[in-house]
Amino acid sequence: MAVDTTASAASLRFLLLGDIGVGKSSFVNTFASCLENVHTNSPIHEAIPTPSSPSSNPSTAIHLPGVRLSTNPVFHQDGTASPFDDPLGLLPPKVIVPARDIDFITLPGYSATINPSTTLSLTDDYLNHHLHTTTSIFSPAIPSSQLAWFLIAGSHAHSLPTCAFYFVLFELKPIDIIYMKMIHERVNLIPIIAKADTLSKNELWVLKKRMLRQLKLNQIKIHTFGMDIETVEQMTIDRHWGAPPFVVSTREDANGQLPESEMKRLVELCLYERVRDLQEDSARKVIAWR
Ligand SMILES: Nc1nc2c(ncn2[C@@H]2O[C@H](COP(=O)(O)OP(=O)(O)OP(=O)(O)O)[C@@H](O)[C@H]2O)c(=O)[nH]1
Ligand SMILES: [Mg+2]
Repeated sequence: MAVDTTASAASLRFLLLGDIGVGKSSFVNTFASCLENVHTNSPIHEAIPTPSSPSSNPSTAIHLPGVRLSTNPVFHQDGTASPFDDPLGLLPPKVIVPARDIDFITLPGYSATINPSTTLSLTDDYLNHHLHTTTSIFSPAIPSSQLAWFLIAGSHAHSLPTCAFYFVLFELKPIDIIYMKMIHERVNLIPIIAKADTLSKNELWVLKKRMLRQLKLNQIKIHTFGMDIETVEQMTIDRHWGAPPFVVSTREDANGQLPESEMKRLVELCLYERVRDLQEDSARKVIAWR
């Protein structure tokens, strides 16, 4: 089904990057199952023009598959409000999370073609397309502070990706380093350790620690939801869940739980607690890029 993927009333756009078969589609399903307020879950596709073609010619556009989760607003459920404030119960309930469209757009896995650089250049074009489209609305002379304000306060009016979930299976490969290095200054990069149920708890902590070291060594900046990188490193040393790279499993155990998975925490951070951090980090990237 073709759904308009231009920015809607309140929207978040998550990119799914990495290799083929790492669990991207399963991730979206599990992400959706962590939410109680989804009212539709529909396939979508996003078309962006190939860099050499005008956007008016759809035959030369690149089509990317995706999923849109449309959610209902979440209301304040705290029953502590004084009955004297609203004795007849006439005040509308307070919305704490607005209704949203949450789009997941999948870029092809880099092993999908004989030459992985085809995938990398597609992602490169995708990011540049959104940065160009967003910045072209403004005069080049607009002060950075005003641009940042628009990008954050008016985040529904543009279609910049909120962040990119980058899936890694077992180990960061040289191609992952190249891929991440290519994108980290243009999109909020959130590394995901996929299929966590296939590793022991100890192996997961070793991998988390090693991955952070490799990212640092290669000067790859990840989005940390407002934490400084030293805090993230310390959390990993202390074996405290809740910081990137996020360990994710989409396989439930016999009790219907996600074993050794930071999925629920990731959903809380991305949708409720730290949306503003994602938007601010995005705005910083646009300003640095233009
Ligand atoms: N053990 C385990 N298997 C998983 C997990 N997530 C996905 N899989 C399996 O991995 C395979 C690929 O999963 P998908 O979700 O289709 O992966 P994908 O990245 O969307 O694959 P492509 O779209 O083909 O690139 C399927 O057989 C899934 O059942 C997981 O958390 N643990
Ligand atoms: Mg898939």
